[in-house]
Amino acid sequence: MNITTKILIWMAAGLVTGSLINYFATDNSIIQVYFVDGLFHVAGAIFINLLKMLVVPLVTFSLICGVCGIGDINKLGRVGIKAFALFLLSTALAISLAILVAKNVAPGKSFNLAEGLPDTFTVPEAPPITQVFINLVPDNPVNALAEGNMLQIIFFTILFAISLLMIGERGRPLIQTAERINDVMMQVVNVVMSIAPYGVFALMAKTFAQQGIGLIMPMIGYFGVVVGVLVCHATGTLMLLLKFLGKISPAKFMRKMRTAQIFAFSTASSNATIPVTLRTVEKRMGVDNSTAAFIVPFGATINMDGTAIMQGVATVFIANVYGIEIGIVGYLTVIGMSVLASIGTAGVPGVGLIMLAMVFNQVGLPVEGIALIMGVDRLLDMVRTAVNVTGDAVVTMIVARSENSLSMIVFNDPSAGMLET
Ligand code: DAS
Repeated sequence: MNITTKILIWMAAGLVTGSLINYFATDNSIIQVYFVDGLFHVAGAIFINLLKMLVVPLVTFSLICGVCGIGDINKLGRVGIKAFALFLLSTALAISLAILVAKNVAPGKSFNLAEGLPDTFTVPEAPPITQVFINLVPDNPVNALAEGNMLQIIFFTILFAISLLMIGERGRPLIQTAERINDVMMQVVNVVMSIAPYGVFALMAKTFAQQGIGLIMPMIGYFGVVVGVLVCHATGTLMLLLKFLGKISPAKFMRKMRTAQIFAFSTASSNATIPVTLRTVEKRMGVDNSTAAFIVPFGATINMDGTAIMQGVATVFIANVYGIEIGIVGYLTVIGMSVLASIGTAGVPGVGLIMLAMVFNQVGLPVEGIALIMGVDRLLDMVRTAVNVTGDAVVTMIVARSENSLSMIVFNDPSAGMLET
C-alpha cells in the first residue's frame, strides 16, 4: 500500500475516534486523561517534533545545493523575483475573494455579541511592520539556525552559497559535502514519513476529541464562509494559475499534492511540512532541487494564501458584529497589511491570529473581537495551512516550468517518488 492511502485511512480513523470521544467521553474520564491528554498528545507532539527536527538542516543544505546548483546569480534573482511576485499575486487574489464573498454573505450581521466574548482575552503580540524587514537579516546566523528563523536562515544561506560559488574550485569539496548531507536528510524524511500514519492518527484524534461540532455551531456562518473561500481558492484560483501560467495539469498536481496537504492539515504548520513539500515537488513532481530548495522554504514563510483568506473574512465578520463600516480604503489597507504581515511571520500553528491583530490595529477594528473566532480557529488553521502549502507548491511549479527546471516525465509518472510501506 502506498503511504498516501495509508495516511488517509489512519487520518479518517483519528477523526472518527476523536469525534466519538468528544461525544461520549466526559472531562477527566479515563479516556480523556490517559488517551487524549496522554497517548494522543504525546504521540502527536513527538511526530510534529520529528518533522520540525528536519526543517533547519534540510533547508540549509538543500538551499546550499540549490543555489550552487543554479550556479548563475542572474537566474537566482529571476527565480526569486518570479516567486515573490506570484506569492503577492496569489495572496492578494485570495484575500480579495475572501472580502468579496464575506461582504455578500455578511457573516456576523445578526451575531449576539453578549454571548460571544469570553471574559478573559489576551491581545496577541504583533511586531511592528518595520521590525519585520529589519528582522530579515540575522545579527547572529548561529542563533537564526538554533531558533529556526526561516527568513534569516534563507538570507544567510543564500549569501553563503553565492560566496561559495564565487570562490570557484576551492568551494567544490564543500558543495559536494552539502550534496551528500542533503541526500541523507532526504532519506531521513522518508523514514519520518513511514511512521506518518500513526502521527496523523494521534493529531486527528486529539484535535477532534477537543474540538467538537458544538464549538462550531454558534460560529457556523463565519466558519462556513472561511472554509468555502479556502476551497474555492485552492481548487479554483490556484488551479487556474497552474493551468494558464504553468501549463500544468491541475488534476495530476492535486493527486500528487495530497500527502503534503494531509501533513499540513494535521500539523497546522507550513514550516513543519517543509520536508514533505520539498520531497513532493522534487521526487513526485519533478522540480529541480535548485528551484525547489529556494522557493519552498521561502513560500512556507512568506506565502500564506489560506491565512489571508481567514483574515479577510474575519475582518468583515468582526466589522459586522460591532456594526463598524470599514469602507473601500479600509479593505485595501486590510489587503496590503495581510500581505505584508505574512512576510514576517513563520508558518507555525496559530500565527494567523497574531497577524490578524496587526491587521485589526491598522484598520481600527477592536482586537478583542479576535476572542470571538478563537474557539474555531484551530480547525480553520488546519484547513488554511493545507491551502498555504498548496499555494507554495503551485508557485514552485509555475516558476520551475518557466525556468525549464521541471521534468514533465517525472510529473506525468503517477508512481514517481511514491513511498510504499
Ligand atoms: N498555521 C499557519 C501555517 O503554518 C497558518 C496560520 O496560522 O494561519 O501556515
